[in-house]
Amino acid sequence: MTPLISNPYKLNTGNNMAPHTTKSVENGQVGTSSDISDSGLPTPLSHDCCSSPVLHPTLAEEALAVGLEIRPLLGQSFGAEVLKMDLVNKPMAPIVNVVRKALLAHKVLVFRDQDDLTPEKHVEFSRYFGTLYQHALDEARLPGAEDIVVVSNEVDEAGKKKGINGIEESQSRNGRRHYWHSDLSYMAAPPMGSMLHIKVLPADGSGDTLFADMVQAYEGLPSEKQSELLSLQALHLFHKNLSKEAYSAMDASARAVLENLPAMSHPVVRTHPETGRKSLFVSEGFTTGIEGMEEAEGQALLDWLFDYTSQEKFVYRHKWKKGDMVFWDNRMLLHFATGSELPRTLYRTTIKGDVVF
Ligand SMILES: O=C(O)CCC(=O)C(=O)O
Ligand SMILES: [Fe+2]
Repeated sequence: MTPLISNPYKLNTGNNMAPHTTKSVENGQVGTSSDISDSGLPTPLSHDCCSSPVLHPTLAEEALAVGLEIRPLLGQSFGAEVLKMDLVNKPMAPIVNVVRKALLAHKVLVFRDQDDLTPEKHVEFSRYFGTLYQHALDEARLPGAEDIVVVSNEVDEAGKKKGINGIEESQSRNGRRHYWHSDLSYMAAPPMGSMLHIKVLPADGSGDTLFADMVQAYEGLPSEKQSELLSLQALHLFHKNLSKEAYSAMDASARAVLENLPAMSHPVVRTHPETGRKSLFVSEGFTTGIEGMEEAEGQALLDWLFDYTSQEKFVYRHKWKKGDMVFWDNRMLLHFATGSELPRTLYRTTIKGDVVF
């Protein structure tokens, strides 16, 4: 069988079509972004947990200077709309730095009205922010644009699945298809961000994607709890939620994909390489245990963290509109697909980040 999970990836190390600003550092060393610090980091937003974000005046001006309008999402503690963007026709180089700063300030950016965005332009824009991870499974990749992951519940005329849509219920450890996660957190250098473009919007308006702010979650903890978590490492496993039966039933090549992705250890509290802010970095999607803790004790702590981090006060629910392209920071947010019974298709790029520290 084929594991239909949005998971096994390889890095596309092909030539980038555009420069990227993050210095991705290999061999276990931590990288920083030169570009942002040269031009000054956006001042961290000073807001209490869950108040509305404000747009830093300098960033607003910089956006206007490159013809963009950035509008914090109303009534939300994070997230912003980016208006007047044209990802097909606007020259990208001048706007990339503004978009990067806006991402750091707002965590998730919603580019409206990108109906004409082609897979090629989607990939081109993504590459300004880093190299891209490619899906290891042929059926997850868009033919002709291999850097795109097709997130879809649709089938073609021949009955073949058009893409991947979470984990198959029949293969899932507990029958659930979707879980809170940070994309590819089981990699040594997980993605800094992902860009998701809606192609087929469910007719009934279902299929929201939820985002939860792990910076606010960490900052909202009492200092004793923060100190306790700061010393811990957690294990992340690609096939955590695949049932044992489904794992055993896999053919050798599919199992080899999973075996190439052993459990990865990351700090429970990570530091953002560009803002320096701390956030929680565990998820029900991929985190299997706490290093050095008995299984039951580690699980109890994780269960507590999964409940704590998914509280509504940390969550922004994105209701997709036709033409939306959403760019989020995987280093600060978890996300969750609510799914749909109706046809729904999105294209995603997944941008490599730094080794977690
Ligand atoms: O389908 C969705 O809403 C989100 C899917 C997802 O987790 C992803 O594309 O990374
Ligand atoms: Fe995801």
